[in-house]
Amino acid sequence: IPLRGYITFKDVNFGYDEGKRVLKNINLYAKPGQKIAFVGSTGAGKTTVTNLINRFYEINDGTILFDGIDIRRINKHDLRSTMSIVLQDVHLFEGTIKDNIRYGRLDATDEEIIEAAKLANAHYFIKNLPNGYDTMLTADGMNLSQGERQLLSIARAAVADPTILILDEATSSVDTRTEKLIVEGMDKLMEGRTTFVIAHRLSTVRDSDAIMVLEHGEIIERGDHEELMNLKGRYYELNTG
Ligand code: M5T
Ligand code: MG
Repeated sequence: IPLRGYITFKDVNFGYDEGKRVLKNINLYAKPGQKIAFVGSTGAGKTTVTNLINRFYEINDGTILFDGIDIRRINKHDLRSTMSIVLQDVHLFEGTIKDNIRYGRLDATDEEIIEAAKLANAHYFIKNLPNGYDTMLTADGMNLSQGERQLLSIARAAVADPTILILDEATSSVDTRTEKLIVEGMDKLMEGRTTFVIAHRLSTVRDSDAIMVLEHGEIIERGDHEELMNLKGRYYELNTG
């Protein structure tokens, strides 16, 4: 049965260690194709929410549903094969650019890899490298710029064609041109997928279907950009400095 991408959190409480609750009573609902954003101070619990969706950690209080099924009943491998995570720091390995993208789905053909790179806006820079897609990366891709590494991570996610997409946006600055390519690539990647985005650039958040403001593990505000601006609360404060 193809997974559609409904995600529900019901009264989720979670802590990494006994006694310290990191997430408190989280309730949320995401429909296929929706973009849900999390904003809030460092340590608020944004990454933790996404750690629970892909079962890097298990909850024992509350329920998380994927298409109505308790995720604890879904095989971890099956669950993760429907999700891609674009992280702040992508892990690249020593090998060709092609192989680094293929890591998103090991049976991808060369044509699919190029198609994914085009969607991710990574094709332009790859094509201009002396050996193109066969260019060797050093360990962790240190012979690429930070922005290029991010474009590769978007291509890697695109080749996986996930139902659920998790974007933990980079804080580090890249030049404006690359920034534009990254934002555009991510927008194309998000299309038609349930996306959870942890954004540090508030501009990425603006067009979300729902924005969750997390503070100390609690959702203190939720709504779309306009609603939250009108509320003149924490989100408004974040936007107006
Ligand atoms: C929330 C603690 C962390 C903080 C709280 C990932 C992780 C977090 N924590 C652990 O104890 N172990 C872990 O593996 O949980 O942390 P977060 O969810 O990472 O917060 P964030 O994503 O909102 O913060 P940031 O800095 O990425 O914006 O007390 O110590
Ligand atoms: Mg984080």
